[in-house]
Amino acid sequence: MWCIGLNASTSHGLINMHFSCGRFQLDLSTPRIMGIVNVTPDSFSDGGKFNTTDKAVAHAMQLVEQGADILDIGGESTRPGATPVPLDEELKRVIPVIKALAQAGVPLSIDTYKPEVMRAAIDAGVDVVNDVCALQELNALEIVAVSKVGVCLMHMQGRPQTMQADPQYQDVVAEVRDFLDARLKAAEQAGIGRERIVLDPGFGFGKRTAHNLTLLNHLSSLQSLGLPLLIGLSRKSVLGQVVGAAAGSSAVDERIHASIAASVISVMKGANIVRVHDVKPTADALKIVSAVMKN
Ligand code: 8Y7
Repeated sequence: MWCIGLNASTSHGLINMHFSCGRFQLDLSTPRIMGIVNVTPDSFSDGGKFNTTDKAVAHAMQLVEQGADILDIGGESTRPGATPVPLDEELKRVIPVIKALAQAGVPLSIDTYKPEVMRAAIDAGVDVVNDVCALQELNALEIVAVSKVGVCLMHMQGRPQTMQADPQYQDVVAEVRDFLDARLKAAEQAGIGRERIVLDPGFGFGKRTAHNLTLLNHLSSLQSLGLPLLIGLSRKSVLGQVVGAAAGSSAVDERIHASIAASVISVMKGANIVRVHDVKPTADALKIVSAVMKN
């Protein structure tokens, strides 16, 4: 059944909840936007570090102007089959950007699964660790625990290199929920308070189109974990699959409209934070959602 919960008491069961992250207490009584800041060298430039840092910082500032509430800074792509970036190269990409954005006025998030990058980013002043591996790498739990940063624990089946080869589930919603519950317990046991944790079903990470659509339709059942939900569907291939190549909208930069629909559905199904590339149109769309759901 296709149903969007319009009832504020069920879809916004987390009213008055805050996300405690580093220097900030993010109020989640309205949906928040995490803007994506990819720090990857421009293949047309001379590869100079200054140019790469500068472009990422300028883009990030633009996202804040457009309404981003958090900036998610990443130096290594976790897209299926992407080439891994060596540790020192990842550090060279992200640390200068974090330092340059210290006064941006919004929480800064580091998108990494590497404990060494987490530690350096925390030292550089980041407020959130966004880990697609849910702090499963050795020492990751401890590094976050001894800091004040918030953390996003995400579900993934397999590893980025091979996760889309043959994803299998008996019950995708139950399995994702159980995994997140287990990682939440591990994080709490390591000394990370619940107020510092958000959960994410990890759209596209070891999931077929049908798995992603089922998860989105049943997002509300992840609310039973009692923590804020972060959703990343922006420009993902599941959207291209649905919209279809025949319609000419399968290319990544042609998935904006589908991405807006995905953010709107996510928030109406209970998401508190959406991680997106296209901040301005998402901000407008979510203002409509908030205005409707307040009534
Ligand atoms: C997600 C993510 C990516 C997501 C969270 C892409 C780093 C792939 N996707 N982090 N990262 N959730 N928390 O297409 O869905 O943006 S990378």
